[in-house]
Amino acid sequence: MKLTLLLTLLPLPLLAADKPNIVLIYADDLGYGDISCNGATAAQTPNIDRIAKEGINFNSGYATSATCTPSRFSLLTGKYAWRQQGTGVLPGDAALIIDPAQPTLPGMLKKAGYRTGVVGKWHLGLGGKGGVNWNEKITPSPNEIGFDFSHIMAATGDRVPCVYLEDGLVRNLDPADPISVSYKTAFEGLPDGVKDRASLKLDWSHGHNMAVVNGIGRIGYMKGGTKALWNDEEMADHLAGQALRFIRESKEKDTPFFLYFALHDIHVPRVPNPRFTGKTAMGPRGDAIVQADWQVGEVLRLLDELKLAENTLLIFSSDNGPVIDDGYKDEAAGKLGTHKPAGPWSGGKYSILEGGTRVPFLVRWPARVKPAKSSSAIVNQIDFAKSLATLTGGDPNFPDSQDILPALLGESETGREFNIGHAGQLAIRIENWKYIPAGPKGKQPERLFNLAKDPGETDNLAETFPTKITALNAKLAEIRGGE
Ligand code: NG6
Ligand code: CA
Repeated sequence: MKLTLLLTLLPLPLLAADKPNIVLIYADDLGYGDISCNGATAAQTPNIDRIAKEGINFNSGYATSATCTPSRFSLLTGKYAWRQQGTGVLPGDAALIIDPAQPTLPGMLKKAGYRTGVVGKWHLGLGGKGGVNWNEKITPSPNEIGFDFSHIMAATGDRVPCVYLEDGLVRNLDPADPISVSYKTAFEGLPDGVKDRASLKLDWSHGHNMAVVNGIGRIGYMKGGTKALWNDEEMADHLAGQALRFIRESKEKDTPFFLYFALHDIHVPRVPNPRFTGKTAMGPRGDAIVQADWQVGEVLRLLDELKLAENTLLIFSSDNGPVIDDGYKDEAAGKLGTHKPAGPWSGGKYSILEGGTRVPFLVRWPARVKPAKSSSAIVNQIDFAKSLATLTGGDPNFPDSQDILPALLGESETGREFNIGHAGQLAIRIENWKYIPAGPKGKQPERLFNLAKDPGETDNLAETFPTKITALNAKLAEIRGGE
């Protein structure tokens, strides 16, 4: 009798049967203003909007950094990427930058009883420091840092090798046609983006002129693996298919699951499937937004079909802010019209201004989260680790990560007290004050903005409020120093 009473008093999520599934859909380079629930009209994103309608839309939701690798590192480790050397944008042949011995979000969830899977863009390196042999099982891979299943591209769509890997093995690799990769030297006799520029299907505007794969210039050179090469136009279908496969298989195994579905869209090269061509008037960048939304719709549809939606905590976000021309001539600038990819914020990918890291951030969990809410709580992707540990009874040993579960579930308007921005340099926000120290290399004076009055960060108040700067700087120094 007493035991029953005790059990009913325990918070429900700690009972294994009640553990929600967790699906994190992570878009690439998608800006705050690129989705119609955040004001876009030139691209319609009904599936992403549905998450907002059935859940919470955060207007102060942040990626930790303004580029891919450090944001993903922080997301998966709960540790600021800038605490570790070598966590900038990685080449496709980099070694894994997450130490298999360090705590990770998937590893924590796995120990808490979840089946864990990653599908899509990885970009955190593979293998050890000695270099990767693409023709054997690569280790360490996502499978050594907490994922039971991985089906990934090594780096990005614009970097070689242009192949998918499942659980550390290149898929469809013909042993008679082994893969070699180099980020330094071209392979003799193969086309490259400079000498064969005229024949490219998609021309480059900067970089992206090394190997030519599927008529598109890439960063880095590769040879071999012809049967294993991905098809850019079918990438969204392929990745969605693998995400759905993981959900189905988890349902069959009757285990709670964590899926990290890292879309390639809307990163360059933007070559959406022809069925999305012309869905917007913005060219491939706009059409890739619609394709990203379609992939979200596939996940939502399957969760409904398998009757998993009610007890699945679904998070949708992006790894950094938007970029228009990121190295290919894909008409993104010319066809942008009045569309504002970063919404009300200034800057975008690579920028320390809000547009660099303030991204789409939506949470839905029908069993627990009230629908159609918007929240101004400050929330950061680095906090998923500790917050989800609290939710699932996992080990919360993630010092930089904060437990903001009540804010994430819409039960509180209080998220984190401060937010750290990262784009080469650091910035700090507390309430509506944002401070960007001078730099980099003295090129910019120190800047102080009041985001409530000046979301576009145009009015530098540094000289008017020196005491604010002292306080913000002290907090920033404390966080930098602490671990
Ligand atoms: C840059 C690439 C850009 C993109 C970015 C990484 C050039 C000229 N630019 O170096 O196209 O790949 O790295 O993007 O090559 S991220 O979203 O993965 O961080
Ligand atoms: Ca990115």
